[in-house]
Amino acid sequence: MPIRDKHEFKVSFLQVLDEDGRVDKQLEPDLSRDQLLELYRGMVLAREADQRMLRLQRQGRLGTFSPSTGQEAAACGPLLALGKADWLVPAFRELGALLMRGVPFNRVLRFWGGWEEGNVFPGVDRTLPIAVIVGSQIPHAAGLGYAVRHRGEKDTAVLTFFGDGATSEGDFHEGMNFAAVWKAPVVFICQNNQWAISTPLNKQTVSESIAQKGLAYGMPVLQVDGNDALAMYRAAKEALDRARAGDGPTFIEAITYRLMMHTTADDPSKYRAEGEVDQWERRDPLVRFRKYLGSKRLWNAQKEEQLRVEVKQYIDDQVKEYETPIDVKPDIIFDLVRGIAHELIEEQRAEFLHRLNDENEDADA
Ligand SMILES: Cc1ncc(C[n+]2csc(CCOP(=O)(O)OP(=O)(O)O)c2C)c(N)n1
Ligand SMILES: [Mg+2]
Repeated sequence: MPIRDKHEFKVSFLQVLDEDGRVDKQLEPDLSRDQLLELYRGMVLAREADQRMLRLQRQGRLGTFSPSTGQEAAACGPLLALGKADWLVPAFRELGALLMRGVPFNRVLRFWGGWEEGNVFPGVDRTLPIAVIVGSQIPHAAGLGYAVRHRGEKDTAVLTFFGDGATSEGDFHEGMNFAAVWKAPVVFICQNNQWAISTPLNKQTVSESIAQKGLAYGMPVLQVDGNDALAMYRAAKEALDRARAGDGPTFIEAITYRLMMHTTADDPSKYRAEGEVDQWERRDPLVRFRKYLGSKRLWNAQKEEQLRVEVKQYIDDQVKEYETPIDVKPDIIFDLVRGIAHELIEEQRAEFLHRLNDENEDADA
């Protein structure tokens, strides 16, 4: 009995803007001038905010954080396709996604400054807080997708982000499998930035791609140039539309690169070659998108200057707000973990406050 071929799988790759900003007319998404400018502003704001955070951290005004410079297209492109009724479930390297969602920058600063208040996003619904525990948000996204379907919420999808390293966690496989089996409306975006702290991709997995891992769970997959904001928008839009139409989850692998350190607590020159970074600097997502806007006559040096001034003013105001003392509510975590009151949590709160009081008395003595 001959052995027959049973299945054939393939992984496609999407790029809309090449590295010089030239667009593939067939694949160019139909976006208005305002949408294109909103996307560019999101990426510029993310870059400038990231660089400000680095300076604040170096001056001792902010705790450790995970810079996102170089990854703006992967985070911002999909946000342009995300609606208010959709859920956003971030990891920890999507500053641009949070800012485009409307999360005030001062809240992100509070998070990395060590304030529990940084987990609350006033005026922004359906947006989960930053998740530092690698991969932990993936089952949350699958569960939210399940809930959306269970409640019969039609035009709602869930968008979640994670890194290449997260795909080695059990949470990734469990979340992907559940979402596929439940036909949950979830779009999974892996930001493959080539590194998980000091672990390079070839030590993370021997798969030819990360995208193909989605095939094992029976969902459509696409590999995308993650430094191409138009390709990221297009891929996410199609996947979100499919999810909202009841056709289940999609897995997108965004090929991108972390241009700075993993967090402000490490020195990447200890584990990677400068030449590698230079190569990726030439693929800067902002430069590519700016060239595209220029070729459409939507952008020039004067508009760039105006935008930079406006963004700087916003960042200055937000930093000021972050550094304005607020009432410290040390027991806020008991309000936020469950969201609604519970007598066991109130018991724990009372115990916590009691101990805190004792400690304060000891310190005074
Ligand atoms: C469960 C868990 N294990 C280990 C860590 C420490 N840690 C933080 S980020 C990280 C690497 C994550 O790499 P990747 O998923 O590729 O995301 P990236 O940092 O590149 O954005 C590790 C191991 C953690 N936060 N959580
Ligand atoms: Mg990574």
